[in-house]
Amino acid sequence: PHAPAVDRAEARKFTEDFHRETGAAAALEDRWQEIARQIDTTGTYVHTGAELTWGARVAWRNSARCIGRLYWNSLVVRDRREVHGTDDIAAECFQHLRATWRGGRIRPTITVFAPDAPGRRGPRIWNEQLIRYAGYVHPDGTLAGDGRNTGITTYATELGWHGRGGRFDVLPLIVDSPHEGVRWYPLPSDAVREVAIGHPEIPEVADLGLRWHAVPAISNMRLEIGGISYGAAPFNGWYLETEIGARNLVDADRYNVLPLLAHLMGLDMSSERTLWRDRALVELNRAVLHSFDAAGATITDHHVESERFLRHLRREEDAGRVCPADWSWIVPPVSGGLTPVYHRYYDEADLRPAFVLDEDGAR
Ligand code: HEM
Ligand code: NRG
Repeated sequence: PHAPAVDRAEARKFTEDFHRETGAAAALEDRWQEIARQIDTTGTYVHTGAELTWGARVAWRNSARCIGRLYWNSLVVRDRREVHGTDDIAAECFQHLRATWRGGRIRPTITVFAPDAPGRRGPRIWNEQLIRYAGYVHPDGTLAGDGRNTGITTYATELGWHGRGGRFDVLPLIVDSPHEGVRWYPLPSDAVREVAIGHPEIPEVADLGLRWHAVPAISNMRLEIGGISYGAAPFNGWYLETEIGARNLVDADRYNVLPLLAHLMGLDMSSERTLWRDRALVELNRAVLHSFDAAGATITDHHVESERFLRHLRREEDAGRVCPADWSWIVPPVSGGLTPVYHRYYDEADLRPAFVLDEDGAR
């Protein structure tokens, strides 16, 4: 499917916002003439490097589900709009992962590939994140690995990938370009930093063999800027410990480790009223923080990140802007009421530029 022509009103609105916020108001009408002419002749237009960078940063600023937005204005933007082949796209994704790592001092980064255009769609990445663990459903119905990723694991297998059937097998990157179609690429090991999970006081926790990848890099969201749609624009920051310690390793349909951990801690699991799940959950989150710290990999905790988010809200207010936020995503999944983000309401505006999730992107 080809993209429709760019919506002129969206393009105009973005161009006005860009020039106003970046202090370039005087240049607005000249630039608009150029954009309008490009839209008239080609159905689309080409962002300048400065527009792309600002657009990607503001898409982050507008992400209502993200608690980590304090540093939106320092997002590193890798402009790779000229890269079209699937081999090169995969190589750039791996380079992105190496570049963001910086020996553990992770730097929020986005790589932007070619946008959709009338007559030619841009590339897509079918993985939800650049790094994800396979999930296998065995014939007897039992699960190995990450239950969230069984669909993409089946798809990768259909494409010819052979998973080892383990709990933490890194899936190949699946790239789709208009010329070459769908191709898959194993991740080079130097692009995948992982942290083995151990506990500061309970040595047996290491025996559970748990690990997680250090960099969360979402790769299935579309970046929409000024009416232009970038279908492949993987981005990352760093983890909040609860993402791993309260969801990825804990959800019953994912790694479901709380019963194992509680058993190992010797907790009384005879009734829910003993709060054995809650006690194990806190220790697992401590283990995640401890392990990332020991590995020198950036990670935040929900107390610090909540404070930072409120600082971000105040800054946005001071700048005269609305900061949209979705309470149900912002409040951390452990000790919600202990964090200040719990005790208030938020604006829910749907602002552009934005990261959006495609229905058809789900595999
Ligand atoms: C969602 C934290 C950086 C865009 C989230 C969530 C957390 C989070 C905890 C909710 C995830 C969930 O519940 O599954 C952080 C932290 C960052 C960071 C600690 C450190 C710098 C970024 C960056 C971008 C971004 C760099 C984009 C440039 C988003 C978006 C969502 C999100 C679009 C919603 C994802 C969805 O709808 O599934 N973030 N984030 N975040 N974040 Fe951030
Ligand atoms: N919960 C997901 C990641 C979602 C985005 N979180 C971030 N994003 N921290 C998980 O893998 O657990 N980021 O760009 O840093």
